[in-house]
Amino acid sequence: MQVEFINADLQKKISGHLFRKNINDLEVIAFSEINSTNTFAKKIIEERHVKKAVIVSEKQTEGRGRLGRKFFSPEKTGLYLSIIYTMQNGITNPAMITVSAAVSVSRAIKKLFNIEVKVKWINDIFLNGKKIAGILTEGAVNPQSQKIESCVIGIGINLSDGENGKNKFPDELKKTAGSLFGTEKINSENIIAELSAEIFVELENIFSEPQEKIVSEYKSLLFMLGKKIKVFPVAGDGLCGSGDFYFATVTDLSREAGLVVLLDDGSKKILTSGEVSLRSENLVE
Ligand code: BT5
Repeated sequence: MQVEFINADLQKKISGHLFRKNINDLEVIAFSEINSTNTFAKKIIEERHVKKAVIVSEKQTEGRGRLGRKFFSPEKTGLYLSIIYTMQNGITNPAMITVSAAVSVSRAIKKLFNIEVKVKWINDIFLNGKKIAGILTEGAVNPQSQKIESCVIGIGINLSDGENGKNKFPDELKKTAGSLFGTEKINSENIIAELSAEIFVELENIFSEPQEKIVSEYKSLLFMLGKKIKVFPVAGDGLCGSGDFYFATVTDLSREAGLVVLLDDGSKKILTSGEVSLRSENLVE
């Protein structure tokens, strides 16, 4: 049976932050525990056609990453947030939603805590060489317009390393995962409320900004330019079938937020998010 524990206090705090920023045209739902805020968001879009919402949980029992991967979501040390957003004119490039979310997260963290994070294309946020956050964007395409109108933007942020500085990451994540505040003692509920409201505000602002500006800000956060990467193609990639992986050097970001890479044979290729799985450990040098 699915367990959902509403956290009314957290809900009130998030609504308060949003209200002070003049935002009250959305649903705010907060849980102490849920399976996955993205799964819940998709459910309420289907059942009640919700168009705009902020859904937060202090813990997830089945937090999801991309391509069926898991997102480790222990209680009170992280922010697990899903934003339901409905675009007025739709959006044809889903990568732009993820890119906009990454820029919003970095702006919110900089504004509230004066911490500058970096981005690993396309959906990972890094601090001091470790992944501190991930983004999972899921969209619903309107078959008539062929555009994504409603989307669920899932954002998971590791806030601290756990009680008494004891790193609670499981063994397989210890080398690659980090957190925003490390071993610092934090009031996670207040941070969760303030940060989720700020991310929503930044995201709503960013959706009205020109794509060029967003892509250029995203590019300034990328730490991969000039680096060699190991690329694992997934379905749809032209090089699929030519081996399990290939090496390439990142040279640029395209106008559509694709990763421009130079292959060892001298040819250029633009990687798009649906085609390529790029894992943290695959940054070669
Ligand atoms: C992501 O996928 O990083 C997207 C994560 C999105 C999580 C949010 S939380 C709210 C909303 N509800 C959900 O159910 N999901 C969203 P991906 O790029 O596929 O990365 C997954 C990989 O990151 C895993 O295979 C691990 O290697 C690593 N990982 C898992 N949990 C982590 C964590 N807490 N911190 C850092 N790395 C993690």
